Amino acid sequence: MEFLSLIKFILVQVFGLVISILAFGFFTFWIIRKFHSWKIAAIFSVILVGISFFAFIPYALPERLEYPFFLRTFGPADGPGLPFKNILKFFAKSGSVERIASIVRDPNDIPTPINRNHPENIKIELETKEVIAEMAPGISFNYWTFNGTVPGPFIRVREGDTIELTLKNNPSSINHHNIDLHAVTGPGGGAVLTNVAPGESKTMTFKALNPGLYVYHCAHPNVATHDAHGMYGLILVEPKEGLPKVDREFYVMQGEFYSTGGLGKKGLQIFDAQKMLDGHPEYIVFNGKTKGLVGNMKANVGESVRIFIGNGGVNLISSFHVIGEIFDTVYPEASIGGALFKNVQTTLVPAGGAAITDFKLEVPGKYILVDHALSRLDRGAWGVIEVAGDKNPTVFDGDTEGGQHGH
Ligand SMILES: [Cu+2]
Repeated sequence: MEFLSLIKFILVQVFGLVISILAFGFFTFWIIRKFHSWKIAAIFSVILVGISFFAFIPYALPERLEYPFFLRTFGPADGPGLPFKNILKFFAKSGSVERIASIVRDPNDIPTPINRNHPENIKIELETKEVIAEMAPGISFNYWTFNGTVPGPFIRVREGDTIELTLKNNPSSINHHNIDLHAVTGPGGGAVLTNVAPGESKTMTFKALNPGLYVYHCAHPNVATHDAHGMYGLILVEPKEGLPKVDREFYVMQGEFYSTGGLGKKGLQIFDAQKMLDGHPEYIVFNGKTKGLVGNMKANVGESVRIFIGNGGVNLISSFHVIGEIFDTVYPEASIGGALFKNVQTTLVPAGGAAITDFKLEVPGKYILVDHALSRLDRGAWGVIEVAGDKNPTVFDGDTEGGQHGH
């Protein structure tokens, strides 16, 4: 439909304008011819027609050919549509775009806690990569990623560390990318230092001044468009004294995906910038896809667990909740060093923000992670922690035959 609208636009604006300018030229010729020779009439008409073309034709052409056509932007940079040439490039090479078996970042894939009492110089390498992977069986997306998964790798440093970060853009990429880490103090969070064309690599250095759990994301224009393709992750800046020890840590990130095809529509989905502007995602998921956190979060009765929960957005705020559990401690908005919240049912995770939730497991069974704006479950926003161990009837008892987990 958008392509038809482009044809219509060009016919009406350009062709229409050409006809009216020519008509204006003939009319001028006809008027002048009445009083002067045909030569003078022709010269004047041609000059007027030329000036009109020069002045008005640029207004008749689309400013920048992008898909979907004619989205307006009042933002500081490129609009949310994708450059049309990039779309053509993608479809021309879509057969050779790397297909990833699972886009999911393993929630257990977290570096171990930092065990030193002094700052260090740390080298980190990340690679931006555009791939195709499944959102759900038979439904695939063109994901843009850090290191081929959503979210990107969990980065763990210590307060006071100096980090030398190298960002490579895989040569197979179509788009430019960069990285803005909310843990960075400095303009753009690093984005201006790390703009990389396909095949390019750049290095920046920053000092982790403030402890906390921070989102990082691509901030190449249009930023929302890049984030809505999956370009985000978390960086933990541990406080000098470390975080209290827990038995298990999990890495979870919520994110939204906007496709032209509605919820459940099969096939390779096309990004829908209008839905993103309207804030109507088709899929809202943890760790990149529907059922991304099923079968990979396991713990035992008696253990304490910590969930590093982030929100890549781009539009929604997550009301993060674990059904059947109470967060004993929440680091609200992932603030470290401030006041902790105790005994919390649901915690807010802002778009481009995070939280840390600690809780102890007393009762075996399945615990479902949700965004408690519960209609989002049907768009994919849920996962499961499976807790093994002995029953604990003093805490939880009754007949569970035929029972359902959940609310
Ligand atoms: Cu990007």
